[in-house]
Amino acid sequence: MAKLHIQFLKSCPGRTGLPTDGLPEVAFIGRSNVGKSSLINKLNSGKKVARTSSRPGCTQYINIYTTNKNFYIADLPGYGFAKAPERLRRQWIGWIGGYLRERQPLRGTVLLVDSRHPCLENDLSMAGFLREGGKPYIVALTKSDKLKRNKLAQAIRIAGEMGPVIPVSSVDGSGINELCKWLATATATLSAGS
Ligand SMILES: Nc1nc2c(ncn2[C@@H]2O[C@H](COP(=O)(O)OP(=O)(O)O)[C@@H](O)[C@H]2O)c(=O)[nH]1
Ligand SMILES: [Mg+2]
Repeated sequence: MAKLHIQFLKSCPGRTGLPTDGLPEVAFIGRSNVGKSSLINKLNSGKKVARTSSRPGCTQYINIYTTNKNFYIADLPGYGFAKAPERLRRQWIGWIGGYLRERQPLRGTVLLVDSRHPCLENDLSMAGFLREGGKPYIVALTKSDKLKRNKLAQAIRIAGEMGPVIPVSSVDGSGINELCKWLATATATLSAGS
């Protein structure tokens, strides 16, 4: 499976700026620092498109990327930043929760979870939220290169509680083809009623 050609389109400060042409969309979500930007870069066949930042929790925008497969990638702001004030956290939940529930073109979500911490509380709640939403989602278990084989197997088993799992690594490229296939399938599915 060929990689994607991904291009940055725009940063949206709210849901109003999101694309309106109805092309399918896939959301990427996870805790800050989980490896989301690195994964988007790894999925791309060209140069880096997503900025990898060392300042967790700073991106309060939905970054939209186009792909050559006629779907958008929506890079959602990371969650779980310990220092964020309660007000910001509630705002995040309202905004992103609303996006995940109501965004019409959304066909599926990639929930990124660090393979070294496979069942943290807010990842579990996010998985529960996605399950209730009823749209397809996949747990991408990131940084799989950091674990020995038996530890990774254990992490995959534990993360299985959250949903179907694909272990991925932006360093050695494992799981990238599988994730590309999942994205293709999710975005090819006709939406209800069409
Ligand atoms: N070993 C390893 N490190 C990774 C991997 N993915 C990301 N990282 C590192 O984890 C940190 C956070 O990555 P980033 O992509 O910026 O995370 P984001 O905040 O979720 O966008 C960076 O220092 C990356 O180099 C991976 O697959 N393997
Ligand atoms: Mg990032």
